[in-house]
Amino acid sequence: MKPFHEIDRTSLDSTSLREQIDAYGYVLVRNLLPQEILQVLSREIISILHTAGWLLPGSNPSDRIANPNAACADDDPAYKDVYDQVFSLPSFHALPHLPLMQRVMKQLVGEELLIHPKSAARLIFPNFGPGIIHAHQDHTAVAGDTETFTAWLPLHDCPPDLGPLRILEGSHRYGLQPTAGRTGYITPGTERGSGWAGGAIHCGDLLIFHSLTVHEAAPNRSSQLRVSLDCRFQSYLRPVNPGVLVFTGSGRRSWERTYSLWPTDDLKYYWRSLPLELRPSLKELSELARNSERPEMRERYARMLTRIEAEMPLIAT
Ligand SMILES: O=C(O)CCC(=O)C(=O)O
Repeated sequence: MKPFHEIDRTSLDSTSLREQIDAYGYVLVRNLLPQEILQVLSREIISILHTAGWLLPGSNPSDRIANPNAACADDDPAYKDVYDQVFSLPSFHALPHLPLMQRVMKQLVGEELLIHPKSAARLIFPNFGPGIIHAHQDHTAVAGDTETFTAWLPLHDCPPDLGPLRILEGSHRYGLQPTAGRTGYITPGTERGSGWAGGAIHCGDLLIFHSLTVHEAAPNRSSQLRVSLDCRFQSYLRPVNPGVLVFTGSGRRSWERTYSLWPTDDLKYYWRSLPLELRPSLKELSELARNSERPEMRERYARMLTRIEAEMPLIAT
């Protein structure tokens, strides 16, 4: 595995960012984000994990030693419960809005920055196969415009045995690559690119990559939980998938619930006032809700349409 191409925060500007992304599909900016802010969020998340019994009894919570009996991943109800608590933290949503983060992402996409509201937290148990995210491209799920970028950041130092992200260099040049059925994953060995890059990613580093760049998580072989965020950004002058703005599942997640305990309104529904072009459009959504082949997709599109109409009155009129 090759080491990451790195760029120092002092030589960061729109030309260097663009050159690196164009050449390799990603850029790793070392030591960019303020430790104090990451630590505040990390402590809040660790407290949730501790209360949920995810940390080894008797261990120091700040060490994030996992309780193997609690191991779970995305699809487990226990994971969803904890995830919902993390997702409701105002500090979790504030992170991609940090002025420094916005400045860097504007250097890449222009001044008209849209911060996708549904950042993801990754709470990855060690030595637990179902928690490993395999090779994929974010565009498969995020859709909208391909000029969309993910910023991945761990909330603690992430040496190789803690399962940091790795990147298939140059893979953004091959368009959308075939996936194995509906898994969203690319069959191992069939990914197109010019070699995997990886290595330690430290607290404060920011790994930025293009929506077509193939990436995967290294297995977490440590004894600790890996806690990281992926945040997504694009220009709001380019088409946006409505699915990144509303909740598309039939479950209990909603913006109202997410915001229910927030002390201020500052970051609530900030995207509603932007002149967004949806792809699929409302008209296309309603056609998809009627004509998609699979019934579950028809239901999903119908839910998206209802929620966009209810939550984004400016777009719906
Ligand atoms: O952090 C992970 O394990 C996966 C993250 C990822 O796939 C992403 O940021 O798109």
